[in-house]
Amino acid sequence: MRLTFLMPVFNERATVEEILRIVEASGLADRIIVVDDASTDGTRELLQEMASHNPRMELHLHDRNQGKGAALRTGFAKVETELVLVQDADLEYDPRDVPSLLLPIEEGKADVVFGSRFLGAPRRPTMFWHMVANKLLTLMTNVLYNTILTDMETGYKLFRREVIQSIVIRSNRFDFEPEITAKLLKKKVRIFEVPITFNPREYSEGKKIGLADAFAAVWALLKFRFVD
Ligand SMILES: Nc1nc2c(ncn2[C@@H]2O[C@H](COP(=O)(O)OP(=O)(O)O)[C@@H](O)[C@H]2O)c(=O)[nH]1
Ligand SMILES: [Mg+2]
Repeated sequence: MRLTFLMPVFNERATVEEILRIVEASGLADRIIVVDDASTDGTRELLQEMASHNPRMELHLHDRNQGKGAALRTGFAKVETELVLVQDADLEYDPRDVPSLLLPIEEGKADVVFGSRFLGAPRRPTMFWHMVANKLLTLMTNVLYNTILTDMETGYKLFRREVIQSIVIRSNRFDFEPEITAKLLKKKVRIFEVPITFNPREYSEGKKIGLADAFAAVWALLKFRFVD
């Protein structure tokens, strides 16, 4: 099955070249769609240079910063392969895990696969409160939507193209994760979770998600359960 890697990027000069090199070297990407969300640190120029001599890479440029969800919306609309995987531009998620993400779809058991950072794979132990927030948001998801996910907020999400293109996504920022999870669960789409390794970066290394995003996620989980 053909696979597109979709990479939302905002000010990631320190890592974007390396992660794109790793994705290329994996040999798993039939296409790489990169959406630059008005980076101002030289990332954009770097991406333009890389795209100019890589026919597999397609670059879309937002002219003002809109957030990860907005960048993903731009990207999902362009996907033509059967499968699409969100690949962040930092080095937190490792393309070596992609074959195990693909397996449940190849075996016909799932239409969406989440890579879970909490299912026992190797990881760098850091940022206690971040872990607590992730676990609380996942617990809230499980209570509201009657499921047993271990990692709702994971960035490593793999979709069959028809599934993601049939869902309207309104979130512009990091509330993409609760919105898509809520809508998949409400539609009873078949989700599988597989363990993935995780190498988290800290704020000093460019992490952008923060406490306000955790509250936005709580609101999104309630809104999509009871209102939307
Ligand atoms: N398009 C876009 N991507 C963003 C924005 N903020 C963060 N990202 C990207 O989203 C991914 C995850 O960001 P990060 O701060 O590491 O958050 P976390 O991994 O979810 O904790 C990275 O690839 C970022 O470059 C934004 O405003 N717009
Ligand atoms: Mg990250």
